[in-house]
Amino acid sequence: MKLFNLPASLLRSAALFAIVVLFAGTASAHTGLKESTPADESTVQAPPSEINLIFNGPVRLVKLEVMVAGKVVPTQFRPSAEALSTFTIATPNATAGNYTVNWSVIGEDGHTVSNSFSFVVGTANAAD
Ligand SMILES: [Cu+2]
Repeated sequence: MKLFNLPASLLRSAALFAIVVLFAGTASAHTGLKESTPADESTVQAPPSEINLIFNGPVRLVKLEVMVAGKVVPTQFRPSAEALSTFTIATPNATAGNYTVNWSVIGEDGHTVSNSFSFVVGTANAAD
């Protein structure tokens, strides 16, 4: 019976808290990149022969753009028809430089999520 004696303002706060928790739960279920090789903000000595992406759930990788010094690096990327959690994209033409990888996926909830990560091959180029 104690619960029913609580002030209305406190009950409103509790209800608001419940709503916030509910929405936070929804947001965390959103598709995202869990890890990559090379890793975000890492430095590797040799140009990678492939780039590996691991997502937090099955996704269709619809865009993967590898950039070095503002130029697109040719890769063997093809948009995926199948939903997978792990993708490996060959990068036979990788050289030294500052890399940015731009990706877009469509998650199982139908939402498109886009983001990017960066890594350095060789010594970081201060001018880039
Ligand atoms: Cu979503």
